[in-house]
Amino acid sequence: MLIFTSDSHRGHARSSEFFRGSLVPCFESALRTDLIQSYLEVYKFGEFRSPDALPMVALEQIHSSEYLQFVQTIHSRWCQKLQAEGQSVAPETVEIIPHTFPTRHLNQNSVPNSVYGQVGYYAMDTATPITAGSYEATRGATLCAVNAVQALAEGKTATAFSLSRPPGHHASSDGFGGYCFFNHAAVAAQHWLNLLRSKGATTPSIAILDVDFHHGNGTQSIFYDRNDVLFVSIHADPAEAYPYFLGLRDETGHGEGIDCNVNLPLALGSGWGEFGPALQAAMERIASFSPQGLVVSFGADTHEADPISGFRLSTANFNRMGNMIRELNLPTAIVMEGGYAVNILGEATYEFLNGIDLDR
Ligand code: Q9C
Ligand code: ZN
Repeated sequence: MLIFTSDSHRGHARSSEFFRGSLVPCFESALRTDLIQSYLEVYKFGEFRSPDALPMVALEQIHSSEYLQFVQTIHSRWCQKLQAEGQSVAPETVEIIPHTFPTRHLNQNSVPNSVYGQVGYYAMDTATPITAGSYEATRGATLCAVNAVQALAEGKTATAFSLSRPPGHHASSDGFGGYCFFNHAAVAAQHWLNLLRSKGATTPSIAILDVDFHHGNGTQSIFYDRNDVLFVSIHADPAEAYPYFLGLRDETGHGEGIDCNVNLPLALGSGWGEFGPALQAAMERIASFSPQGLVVSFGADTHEADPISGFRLSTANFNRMGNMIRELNLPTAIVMEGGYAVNILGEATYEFLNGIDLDR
């Protein structure tokens, strides 16, 4: 297995987020990928690579140009605004948290000029602070996912892992939240379709399997009306868990994308007894779609030890999960999403990767 990592993630260094109404230390930290990398290195798992600077046309196909511009420039524009208001500002210490949102009965149809307004316009929550290095970090994570797909398409490996942060599956075409800015899994799937088309395929297709505890609302919304990407997600019932406002079973796609969106929500407290059959159903749906490749949005936050989630998977269950996906026998790009239990993160990820590895 080839594993792509980029050091740019270190610039995305936030101190605190709002969690259930209180300001708490960020769960999504650089420690997460450090712990996974050292665990994999100790067990000599996989071959680590730095990503090549591949063209990222797919990034511009997935996200709107105004949103890409926003993510790239917001931190410096926010700091300039504070300075203009007379505050002395050290940009490295400034963390942007939105505070006013265009909810029902407010104007959602135009982007405000104010930087404060813009942050609320593009945000979905108050858990996703932006720091000076957030843009470079999220871009580096997308580049790792694109490199994973490129290596698969070139036949260099059958399984590739993008060990990156921040995660991506809550990011929509023009929205950030849930610790996510760019949707790496979506860009990876789009890059794969582009490569297949450039080699002459007329109707290529890719499946995305999302096994993070939280529903991948961004990925769902990006592909909701398309039939070249099948999105299948197992997650906590949004009636009880973040992101609350998407991820129900009856969301099955729209227009050409009808029946290409499959949500398998599970109750809080679910363990392998519930997760295993849902994964089996997901495998059958993906197999019948017959895609040329598989992108897995992998979150380790389904583990029983996770501090912000509510499933009860054991470390051994992660190996079974990987093994079941491996049975599809599809070239597979694994993209890191959530997982916040730092004491088991390395081991659970290792067990999953060892289970899914087609190169072993
Ligand atoms: N009361 C990912 O795992 N905050 N994102 C939840 C619950 C946001 C998780 C607050 C959780 C986002 C990629
Ligand atoms: Zn998650």
